[in-house]
This record gives sequence, C-alpha cells and structure tokens, in this order.
Amino acid sequence: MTEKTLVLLKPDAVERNLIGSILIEYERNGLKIVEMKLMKASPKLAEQHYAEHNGKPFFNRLVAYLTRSPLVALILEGENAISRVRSLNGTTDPENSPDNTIRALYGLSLSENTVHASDSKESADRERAIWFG
Ligand code: 3AN
Repeated sequence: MTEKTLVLLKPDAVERNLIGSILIEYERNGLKIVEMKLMKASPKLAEQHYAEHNGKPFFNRLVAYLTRSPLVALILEGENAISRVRSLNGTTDPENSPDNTIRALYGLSLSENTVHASDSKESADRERAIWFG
C-alpha cells in the first residue's frame, strides 16, 4: 500500500549540518520526498505536534527543543512508508537503536534524537495536516 508519512529533521540535525546525510538514507531506500520545508516551529505548532505528551514531565523540554532553531519538515511517500521510515529511524532512545539506524548513527539522547516520523496512519494524517495544512 502506498502511504505518506510526516518526518521532522529536528533542530539538533539542522544545527549539526546533518540534513543531507539523513535525507540520503530515505532516498536510497526508495522513499520519495513529496513536500519539504526548512522552518522554525512556533510553540503552538510544537504543542500541537506533541499533544499526546501534554502533561508529561518532559513536555516543556520537548517543546523548547523543537522550537529552539530551524527544523526540516517533510512528507515521504512510498510502499508501507510509515513502518519503513520508523525502521530506518530506529528506537526512541538512540542508545538502544539498532546499528545503522538514523538514531544510532546521529541521535544524541532520548530527548535529542534527531528525527521524528509518524507512528501510524492516524498520526500521519494528523501530523501532515499540522505541518502542511
Ligand atoms: P518516537 O519519537 O520514537 O515516536 P515518542 O512519540 O514516544 O517517540 O516520544 C516523542 C518524543 O518525546 C521522543 N522523540 C523523545 O524525544 C521524547 N521522549 C519520549 N519519552 C521520553 C522520556 N521518557 N524522557 C524524555 N523525552 C522523552
């Protein structure tokens, strides 16, 4: 099934000049970039994006991190794109992420884990609307 998923190259990725190194992983795996923009997220946008974590102890830190400097938002399209991009990204904590996943290669910590990708069809639809209208 052809799917679309929302990906963020988060501020730590852009700050460390990793945009190209990360995009090449998706493109080499046959995923198509169908929308993309470099932007600074507003607190409102970040709060909408992380709505499911509102109230958790790390929520304010997450919003501060996502808004501190520019990020790249993009939509990737491909066969089973949602699960394939999650596999390429690796696990939430870079310490446990399988070898050669983007988070194992570039992730700094649980909080600054470099990339985001939608985790389900419902999240992908919701997040695409938040970031691209
Ligand atoms: P993923 O991004 O792998 O889908 P989620 O949705 O569980 O992970 O978490 C969203 C973001 O919240 C993660 N990218 C991570 O930066 C942060 N996060 C999740 N759990 C924790 C935690 N226990 N402590 C600090 N930050 C966390």
